[in-house]
Amino acid sequence: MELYLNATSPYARLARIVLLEKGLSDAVTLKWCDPWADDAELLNANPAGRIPALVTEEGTTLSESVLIAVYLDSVSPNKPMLPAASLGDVLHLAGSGQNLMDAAFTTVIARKHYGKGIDDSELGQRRSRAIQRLLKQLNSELGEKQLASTINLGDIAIAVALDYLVFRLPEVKWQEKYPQLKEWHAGVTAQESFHQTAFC
Ligand SMILES: N[C@@H](CCC(=O)N[C@@H](CS)C(=O)NCC(=O)O)C(=O)O
Repeated sequence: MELYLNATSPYARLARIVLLEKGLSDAVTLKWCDPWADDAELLNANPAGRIPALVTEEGTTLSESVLIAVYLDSVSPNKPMLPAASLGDVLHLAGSGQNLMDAAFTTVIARKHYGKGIDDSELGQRRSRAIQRLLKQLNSELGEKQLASTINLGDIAIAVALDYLVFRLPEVKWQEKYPQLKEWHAGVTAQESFHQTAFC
């Protein structure tokens, strides 16, 4: 299999962490690319030009990080990313993590293309409020939760989104406002898979 990715995409990092957690590193070649530079190989694999994109053994391209995660989860039975017994909860958290990533990533891209003043636009303000509401919700849902011995897709999506905020929008300072969420995040990101995929 081949995984198209870069080192700064939260979506690509989610897919890569799942890959590592599932013990599939040797089965997947990492194809480093710049999705913003119309990389020819990426466009051939995924006409949308977006990462992550996974090309399976059969030559089928999968896009969308969560769909890639679902596929990788099915390839190996070890460490289920979507445990059946808590599927609703895990998908709820995975969705919240994706929503947080979307609001943060769109803020970053809007600033890159239109300048920081775009934050004051109606859509910029909506994104900012969404980030604040999601952080509040995640803190109340996870702040007092004991971390399970194995991590799942929900944990990964949220921890990656929180890391992305620190990486690209440090002014949000969620760790200062939510020390319990900070503790939860530290537990998840202590995993080797997070160290190996740190944003850079
Ligand atoms: N919903 C998608 C988002 C993927 C995405 O937006 N990837 C960005 C990089 S972080 C990208 O490739 N952007 C290039 C473009 O939009 O042209 C997912 O979960 O995989």
